[in-house]
Amino acid sequence: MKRNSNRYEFDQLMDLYSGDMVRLRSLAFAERDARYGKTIFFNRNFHIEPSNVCIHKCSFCSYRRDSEEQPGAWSMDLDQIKDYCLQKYREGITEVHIVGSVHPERDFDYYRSIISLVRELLPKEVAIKAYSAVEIEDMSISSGLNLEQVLIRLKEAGLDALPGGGAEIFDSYIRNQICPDKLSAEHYLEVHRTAHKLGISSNCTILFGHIEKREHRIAHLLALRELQDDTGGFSAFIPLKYSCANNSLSGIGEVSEEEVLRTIAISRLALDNIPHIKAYWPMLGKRTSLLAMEYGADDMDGTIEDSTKIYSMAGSEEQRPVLAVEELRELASVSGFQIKERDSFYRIIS
Ligand code: V47
Repeated sequence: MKRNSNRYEFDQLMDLYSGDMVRLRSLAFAERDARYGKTIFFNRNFHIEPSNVCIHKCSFCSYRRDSEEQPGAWSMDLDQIKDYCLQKYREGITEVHIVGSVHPERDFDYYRSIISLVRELLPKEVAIKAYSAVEIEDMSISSGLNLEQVLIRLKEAGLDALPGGGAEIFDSYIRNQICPDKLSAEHYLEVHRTAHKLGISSNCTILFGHIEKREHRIAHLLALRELQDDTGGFSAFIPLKYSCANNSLSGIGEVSEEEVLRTIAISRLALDNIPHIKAYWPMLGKRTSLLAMEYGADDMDGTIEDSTKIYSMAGSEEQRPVLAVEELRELASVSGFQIKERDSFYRIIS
């Protein structure tokens, strides 16, 4: 695992964050260039979102509904998930990303059955990346099993990796304002620590650009760096820009593209031990994601066929996220980059 010989600490990161943009860009670019040269990674995946009915009431969320009866709510049973999965699966896909909500009436067996079902339906080369730390903690509470027992059972059913959702912002004061009833920062980190101990790799995220400040973001990054020093289990970090449509924080608007690029660069500099920084294009849009490659990011995520609603419902630029490989190759080559397809574990697919 790559580590800077001279690590950036809190005050240095604060200075760089607000300092000269050209300097910040070149420091972050040098880090990504040393690791990956002119490569941009992408993968082919699709999303299954079993439901958006959720017990949690996060103020930034445009996606959740209180109950099945509310307009815009959906919930899939296992037969519907099977049909959906077969409809979305295409030859060449290497990952299925499953994430949804904490449904008030679904139990651990249901979530485990989804994994077993998908494992049976799809070829073994397709990795199953499923359930955020929030969902894992809820499975533990509702089943009475501890985190390790939950994760072992999911792994036995076919789970390969955890996505990074649910981190939001670790600072407890801010966290209490935007997602007061969700798992704490300590529990988020504990879920990932346990997964890593069991050989399940994971991603991690931050939700930025709402009511938090730069110092909260840096403290968040340093907490992730500390865990990664212990476990080495994180593959990628994904800075998620808050999108403001249709949620109760809407009035605050969104941060500028410059702030997004600065945040990506700071992430690359702070997280010297996390291999990949993902500029998640369904949320950032193609243009900003490509620009982010100049600021330290190296991965754009998947070619998804209109199958994730978290961002489109929050008003992101990509209302129908479809990015064909040829389009991506062309966009990348204009800025001198070369795309390489990877699987969920960043092995190159030739
Ligand atoms: O935890 C919710 C975020 C996350 C909004 O691991 C919002 O590869 C912006 O974690 N504006 C879930 N963000 C999605 C997620 C993710 C996405 C892509 C790849 C991976 C990966 C993980 O979405 C939530 C929350 O932080 N989110 N609402 C919003 N209005």
